[in-house]
Formats: sequence, C-alpha cells, structure tokens
Amino acid sequence: MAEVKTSVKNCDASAIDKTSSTAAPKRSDRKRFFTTETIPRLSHEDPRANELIAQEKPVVLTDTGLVATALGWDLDFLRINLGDGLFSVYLSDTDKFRYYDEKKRKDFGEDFLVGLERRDMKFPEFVELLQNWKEGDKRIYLQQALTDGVGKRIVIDFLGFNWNWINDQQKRNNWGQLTSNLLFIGQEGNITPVHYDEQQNFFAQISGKKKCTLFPPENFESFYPYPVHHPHDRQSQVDMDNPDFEKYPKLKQIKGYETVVEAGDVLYIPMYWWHEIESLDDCGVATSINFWYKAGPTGKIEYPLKAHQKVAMMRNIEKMITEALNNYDEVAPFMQSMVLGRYT
Ligand code: QVN
Ligand code: ZN
Repeated sequence: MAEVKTSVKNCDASAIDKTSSTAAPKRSDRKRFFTTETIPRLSHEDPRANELIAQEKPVVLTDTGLVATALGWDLDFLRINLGDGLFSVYLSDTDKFRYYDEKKRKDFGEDFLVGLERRDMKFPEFVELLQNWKEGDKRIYLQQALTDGVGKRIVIDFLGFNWNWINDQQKRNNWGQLTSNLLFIGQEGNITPVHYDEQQNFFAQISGKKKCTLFPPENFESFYPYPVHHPHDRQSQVDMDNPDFEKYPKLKQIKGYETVVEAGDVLYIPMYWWHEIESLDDCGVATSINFWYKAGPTGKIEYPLKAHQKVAMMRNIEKMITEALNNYDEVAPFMQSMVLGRYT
C-alpha cells in the first residue's frame, strides 16, 4: 500500500504521492455554521457582470487583465524592484488579523488589548521572516499602499494595469475617486475577520488563493458590529470559529456568498458588504491588490431605504450622540433610555 503523507504541507511536486490525498493543495477545513451560495464567475464582457456590479452584488471577473502586468510579482521580483522604503507588516499571535484604528485606540483608552502588532520594515526583512517562519512564530501579513517610493519596474507594471476597464466601471457606476491601491502579501492560513468597508472594492488576486466569504448589508444586526467609536469599528464582535449564539442569537440567520479567487481573478466587493478573507494553503504567499473607490454622489432617495443606507444613517446618528455626550461611558445608557420600553 502506498505510504500516505502526514505532513500538512509538501510543496515539492516531485515528492507528492499521486495516490494520496495530499496531491491537491490543502484547502481550508474550517467548520462553518452557515450555508453559502457560490459567487458567479463571469467574463467581463458578459452583460450579466455589469448588471451585478450595477446592482451592487458580488461577482468574480475572470478575464479583466486588470493586474496582468503584476502576475510576475513573486517575492524575488518584489525584493529587487519594490525599492528600499519601509513597509507595514502586521504580526499576529493567532491566525486572525483583526485590525484596529490606531487613532480610535488612543481615544478609547481603557485596557484595550490587541493581539496584533504593526512593525515597519524593509521588504527583504519581511521576506526573511517569511522564509524562516516556523509553527509557533507570529504570523505575518504585509499591507502597503502602492504609491510613491516603489521602484521603476513596479511603476511601469502599475501603469500597465487595465485602467481602461476599471475607469469605465468607475464612470458607468458613478463612483467617486479611486482612494487607494493596497498591496497585501499574506501567509497561507491568515484570516482577515469579517468586517465591512465604506468603499467600493475591486479586489485583484496576483498569486495564491483566497477564500472570500461575503454577506449582504442586511446582516448588520446578525454580526453585532463594535460601536462606531471603538478601535474595531466596522468589524463584527463575533468569533466566526467559535460562535456564541447565546450572546449573538441573530448570528444563526446569516447566509453567505463565497468564492476562491486565484491569480488573475477580480472580485467585486460591494460597499457595506460584510467579508471574511482567508488565505488558503497553495504552496506560497497570497498576494492581492485592492482598488478602493469612494461612493458616488447620493442620487434621488427612494423609499423604503436600502439596508446599506440605514447602516450609513446609524453610523452618523451614533457619531452625533457620541460627540454630543463627549463621554463613551454615557453612550449605551443614553441609547437605552431612548428605546427601552418606548420602542421595544
Ligand atoms: C491586511 C491591514 C479586504 C481584504 C483583506 C485585507 C486585509 C486588510 C479589503 C485581505 C489588512 C493587512 C494589514 C489590513 O478586506 O477590503 O480589500 O485579507 O485580503
Ligand atoms: Zn475589507
């Protein structure tokens, strides 16, 4: 009988025993408590793709060529061409990278614990950490704006992105300006916990695989997001790998949309949609670039309001109350006296 490999990881193709199940890249084996539908994968020329984007529904575009010029950006190439500026690298004690707003953290005070540390380092130092990484070490995730300071080759590739297609999308959907391109380089197994952003996002995969799970803005109540003034604003308080249904009963109602993006794929993540992103084991790092766009001007308001419009309203009202009270401790009692026994 053929020997079955027990090692979790074996990236040397020649060493892979074709008869054992380890021949295929190891996919995530996280247990989930919700059901999902698959996000459609379409050509950017398929009219249904533009329809989905116009309706603010997720879709994977398989052939935009958006970042075709970046598909050769492996670690060796980046080490040579990225330039010798400093890069933001996050280090986590666990597989979760739950980000926090550094400004809100200062204001928040209290004993706010973070399992996440940011360290600025030169790119070769990051590559060294990756290559010497062993089980038990902190996990690492690089996040850097793709702007000034990068080498000439990178600038050329950047200018070669399919700006025609993406500028056309921006116009067609009446979005605001492009605010940033972030480059993410993550270790396999890293998880960005479920959160929403206040921007439209074309999320382009360059290498490796990411499992992306999205939930519509209607799920606001189910995810119990942190208060707006909290450093974890826009993130769910729920631990999706260890859900506490007693504390968060509406969590049971969620139903997701999922996909695995690979090099060349572009996932549209609509504004205010919840998303969780997991880098899968694919024998290397998972590299992505996102394209974040401001919302367009508000058009004619139609009733009933959409879920994402109510989320925006709640955020503004919450901010007003917090500012007016000028004391975080008074926010909860204030909101409760407003509704308890009156609107409940
Ligand atoms: C990574 C700080 C995502 C994608 C998500 C980004 C992680 C955000 C989006 C991912 C991050 C490293 C340091 C922040 O949520 O909106 O593009 O994991 O790809
Ligand atoms: Zn996000």
